[in-house]
Amino acid sequence: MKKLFALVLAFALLCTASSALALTVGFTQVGQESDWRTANTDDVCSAIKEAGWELIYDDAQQKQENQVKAVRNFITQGVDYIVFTAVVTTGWDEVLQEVVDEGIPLVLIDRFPETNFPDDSWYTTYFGGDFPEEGARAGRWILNYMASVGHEGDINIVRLQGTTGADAQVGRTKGFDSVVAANPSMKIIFDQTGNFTRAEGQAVMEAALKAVGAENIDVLWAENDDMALGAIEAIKAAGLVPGKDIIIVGCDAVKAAFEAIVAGDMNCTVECTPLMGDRVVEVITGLEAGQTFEKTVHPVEYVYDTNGGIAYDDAGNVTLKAADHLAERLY
Ligand code: GYE
Repeated sequence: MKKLFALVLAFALLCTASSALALTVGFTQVGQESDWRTANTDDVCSAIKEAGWELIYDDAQQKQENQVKAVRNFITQGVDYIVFTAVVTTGWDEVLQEVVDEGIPLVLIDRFPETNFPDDSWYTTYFGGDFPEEGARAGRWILNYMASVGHEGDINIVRLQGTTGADAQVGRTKGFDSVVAANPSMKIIFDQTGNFTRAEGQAVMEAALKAVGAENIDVLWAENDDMALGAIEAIKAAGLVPGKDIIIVGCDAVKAAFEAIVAGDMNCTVECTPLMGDRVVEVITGLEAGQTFEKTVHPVEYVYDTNGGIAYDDAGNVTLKAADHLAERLY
């Protein structure tokens, strides 16, 4: 009898434990534009699955209306959590209000949506890069590097921006502009979006070389590595040596950028980590246990270049050497 009771108890406990874990998580991803995005998708999706939860994944293919549809589908399907990154910052109030009305907790990652809610109770927590700081780091690296090689006079910069209106584009542009504003020798002589893709990075760089003349460009600052890598192709095709004739600075710190730095084609990449899966699982697990989280958490990130040792912030931090970190970079 005792044995039977113990067995029933064990079974009941098992059921409660597994039902507490039987969660359904909807994840609306913005698209597949870059190496960063692929790594982010893989990392978040596999973490959710490894936690034993059901994942409903949607790729919005860069379209806000697709993301809105995906969120509404998640609501209809009665998901327990929604993991959300906003393709562009504005235009989310209506659909996010619907999520709030359903009482579905929103876990925000990567690109933050701007909303008009009266307070911040509409989302649980946000985890993503400090985009203005990333842009500012690129600006400071350029200043310090150009000084270290004895460059005199103006620093003429071509900028390739990310997808217009995306948090990562808005923030990186703002942060970089703040460094330019404080340093009149920095001149942005060509400034256009390349939509965070290699193909557009290449095409827009071709246009820039024609428009301003290759000999007038000192630095390319691309708001992600994919655009920098595309631009490198355009620079080579124009008969120039990327990394020497034009200094190349990207953002994300993906493996392909480390390889380009090691090959001498690229000079610097500002890190923005796509690895957010562990944080998503930590947050959902914690919320299930009644925990609350800080509203905003930024991952710790570095700046990588050819030799290391170039200053990139006001706290006296210096760059790391890309070659030392190539082997450990998985994406
Ligand atoms: O830098 C870029 C991607 O939102 C931080 O989006 C992300 C950016 C990333 O396409 O490569």
